[in-house]
Amino acid sequence: MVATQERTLADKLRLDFPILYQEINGQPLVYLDNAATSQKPLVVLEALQDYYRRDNANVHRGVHTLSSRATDAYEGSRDKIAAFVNASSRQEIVFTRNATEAINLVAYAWGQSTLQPGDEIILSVMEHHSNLIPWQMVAQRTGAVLKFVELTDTQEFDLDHFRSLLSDRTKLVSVVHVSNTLGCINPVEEIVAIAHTHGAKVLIDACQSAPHMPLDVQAIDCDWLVASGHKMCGPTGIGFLYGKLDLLRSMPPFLGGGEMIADVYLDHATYADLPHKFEAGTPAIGEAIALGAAIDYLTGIGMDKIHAYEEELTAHLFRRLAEIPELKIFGPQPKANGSGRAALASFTAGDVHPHDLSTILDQAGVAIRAGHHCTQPLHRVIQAQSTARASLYFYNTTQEIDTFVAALKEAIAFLAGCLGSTVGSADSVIWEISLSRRSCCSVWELVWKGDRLLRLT
Ligand code: C6P
Repeated sequence: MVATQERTLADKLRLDFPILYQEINGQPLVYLDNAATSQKPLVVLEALQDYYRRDNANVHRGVHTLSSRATDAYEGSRDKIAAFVNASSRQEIVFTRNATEAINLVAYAWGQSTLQPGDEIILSVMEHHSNLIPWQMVAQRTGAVLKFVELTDTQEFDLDHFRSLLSDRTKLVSVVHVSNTLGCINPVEEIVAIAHTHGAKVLIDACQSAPHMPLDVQAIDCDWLVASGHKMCGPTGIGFLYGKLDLLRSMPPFLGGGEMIADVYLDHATYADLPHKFEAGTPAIGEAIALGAAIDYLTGIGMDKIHAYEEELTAHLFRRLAEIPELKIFGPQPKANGSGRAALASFTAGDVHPHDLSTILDQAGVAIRAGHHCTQPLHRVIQAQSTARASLYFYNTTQEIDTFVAALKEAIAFLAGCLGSTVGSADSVIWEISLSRRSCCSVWELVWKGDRLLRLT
């Protein structure tokens, strides 16, 4: 038999992720919550530990050996990120705590100093709260106006509607590359080209694309791009902002303090050159270094290989989910080969509450996310209070998808049986849920009415 790409990629790489080799509730862990955060390979765990065991010192401050080792590794990590996104200069990469902080940096440093009353900011209805709230706050402070691109019939970014929103008042377009809920892959190169013809700047939220596909900021031609390290095999507490050099130079600092200064007097100061102007205070040194190790790891595998393998997983996931008629899956359908959307599926199953699904799947060792995934306005648009979401990464296998789908079928049958049908006494149902499924969080939302068990919402 010819080995498939899945065998050679996921099977080989899974050994790098010790966390995956454990049992949850007596079942092997199937981790399908990668859009929330990815697992970390040994090389990343070791890089973090090595830094604290061997090199721990503050950066840019000391001339002693430990400090220069820490500084070299920290700045080396910046070089790796610059190469990873194909920035034209290492000065274009600013370390932040996460993507959320990177967007806030742009909103405060650029937005607040640039936007005037009546200026327009275009976002889309599918934005994560992190790419919405900072702009709401800036709009409230400056008098700028927010406009929103709607969805097409296939629940993708509506380019025609986008075109219709642009005017000479548009100063900023800030959109997500890959939706964490719909899984659609937005045409960012086209979006940027169109926005630039109107003189607008463009920020790309690459949280859900940077871990999964090759990124080239020069090809996209975006003005800023943000990502979080913890979704791409790196630790929490570290992310980055890419910005075009001249633009970053023109922006005032975000936070003030040590590290970001050139000369300080009692009544004023001059600021450090890029990127340090935007890195006030002692940074997350170990985390930045470990993110560098994650980038080495991903680059070593090849982002094109990761993307291709995830397309295979997507095709398998959607084929298997199609066996469950109760499911409503949001976002576009993948093509037959799995291309055209990200390796995640957000769905509802009739009246079954996503939290119940997630709780019961956890009993089968399967980790998925349930809720609004920080896209509440989008959930209103798609008319779902919350969704369940399975999100994959390159260390997942088709066998894990099969385990998930089997557990999902069982969970739906079980919960649909509880809800709105004659199932004996309320006590026995609740007793059965709590006995067989440990603590079902939403048991308390269930209420017995006559011979039917209903949900209290
Ligand atoms: N989405 C999810 O489960 P931070 O918290 O800064 O690392 O990432 C914020 C963020 C921004 N944009 C997109 C598209 C995202 O998906 C996220 C994080 C997680 O979907 C947590 S809500």
